[in-house]
Amino acid sequence: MAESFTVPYKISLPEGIRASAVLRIRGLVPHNASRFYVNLLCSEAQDANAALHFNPRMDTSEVVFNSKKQGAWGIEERGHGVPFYRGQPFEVLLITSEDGFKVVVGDSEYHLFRHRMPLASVRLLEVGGDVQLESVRIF
Ligand code: 9QG
Repeated sequence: MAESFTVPYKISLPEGIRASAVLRIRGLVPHNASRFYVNLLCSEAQDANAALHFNPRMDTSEVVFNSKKQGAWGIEERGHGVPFYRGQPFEVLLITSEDGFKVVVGDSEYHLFRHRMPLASVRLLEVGGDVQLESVRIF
């Protein structure tokens, strides 16, 4: 039976994610989408720390990156441009390295979010918000 990628989508990463892993997220931005997010969280708890919060915002035409520690958001980073379009499919690769998460959107490198907490602390991948998820794969 085909795996279903209902939103909010969560997948536990009990072994964490290794440096050089590639997380591939394919989906479609709904016509009336406001914003969606991809989180790499450090536990399944409601107020878990976030090693990465990746937040395309169609409503304000920006893509925000951040971390969250003990319930407090860190300093926001913003990518250049918004390579997501309402009604259009997308593919995002999160390529992990010792330095950070390299975010590739489509065929273009988009942003490097440098690690703010150990990569080894990641335990959950979560995708939520206004997004139609086609697939999530970890290579
Ligand atoms: O707005 O910005 C990222 O810095 C906050 C948003 C918040 C994050 C954060 O409200 O939204 O994007 O968990 C949340 O509330 C997410 C979905 C200053």
